[in-house]
Amino acid sequence: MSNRVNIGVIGAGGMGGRHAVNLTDAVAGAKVTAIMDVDSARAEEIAARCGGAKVFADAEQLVAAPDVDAVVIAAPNRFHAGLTLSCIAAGKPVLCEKPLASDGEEARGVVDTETAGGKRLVQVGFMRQYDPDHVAVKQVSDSGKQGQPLVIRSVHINPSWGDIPSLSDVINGSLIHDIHSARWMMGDEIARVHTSFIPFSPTQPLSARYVMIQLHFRNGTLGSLECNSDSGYGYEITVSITGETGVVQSSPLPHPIVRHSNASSQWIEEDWLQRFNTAYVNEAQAWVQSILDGEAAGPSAWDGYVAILVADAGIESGLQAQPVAVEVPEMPALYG
Ligand code: ISE
Repeated sequence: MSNRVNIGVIGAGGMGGRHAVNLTDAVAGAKVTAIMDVDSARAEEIAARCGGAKVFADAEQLVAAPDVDAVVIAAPNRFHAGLTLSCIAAGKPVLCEKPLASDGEEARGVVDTETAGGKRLVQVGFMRQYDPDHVAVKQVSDSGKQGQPLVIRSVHINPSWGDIPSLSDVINGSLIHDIHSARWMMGDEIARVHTSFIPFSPTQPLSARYVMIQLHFRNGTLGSLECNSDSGYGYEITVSITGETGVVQSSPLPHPIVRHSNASSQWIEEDWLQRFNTAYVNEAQAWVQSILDGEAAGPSAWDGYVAILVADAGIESGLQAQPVAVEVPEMPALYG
């Protein structure tokens, strides 16, 4: 490969558009050469913004295009696994937005296909792994200054959801990020989950306004992941790890405190595209560099698969109102 990666982006909505623009404006060694979206006007708009990328109406044709070396998948979730498999079949590295698949079986299919090919090609878009706040918390915890980590906590505040989300929407759409962060930051596998949630109203018992998942790791440590799906005020993410002799916590609101007219205020981001702006750029840069280096890095298909297993157990636990064990199979050597 030359020192430039030609990238095709599938999906030109908010997320795909952001990836395409980041790759164009802020990532060294990348060029967006192709965009696909069913909304052709939106695809044209993003393609023009990216310096005249070619527009495709068909995602499979984009994957097969000779001037596409690697692919970003930001299409609706139900297409993630199938398109990822097409990229693997074409031997092209792929950054697939979360979740990797619609269910555990489909995700296992991606893992098995990649493993059979003997080469890691898939990275999953768990971009918290590139967020300076999450990285700093993990670094302090890993340094051992606070003794052994005992408990990870995260609070995930969404501004609003639009439609009324179900428990499964909130876990698969939002908390799956925190599930991955918990595994990555604690360096251990989750063995059991216990989910509780508050529905929007008694007449919608499967809807989920507030979800809490308790985690039990294999090594005996604990976690607690909370998500407010509809806070009505803004977007916030806080993560902390309690160790034997201290706590490290990310700053919930990194913006300056402004005092004016006898009041003090702090800006709160509207959404994750604002909050994780830096993380998305760092993620894309690391992904492109890993392609140039010929060595996959970052959250793998295996991580995408295990996060779905934990999410599924979390949903089952919430619906049954009891703890559920997570059965994580042995990790294939490819991901070691
Ligand atoms: C959204 O889809 C994301 O991926 C964000 O990172 C997450 O925080 C948000 O809750 C999701 O809805």
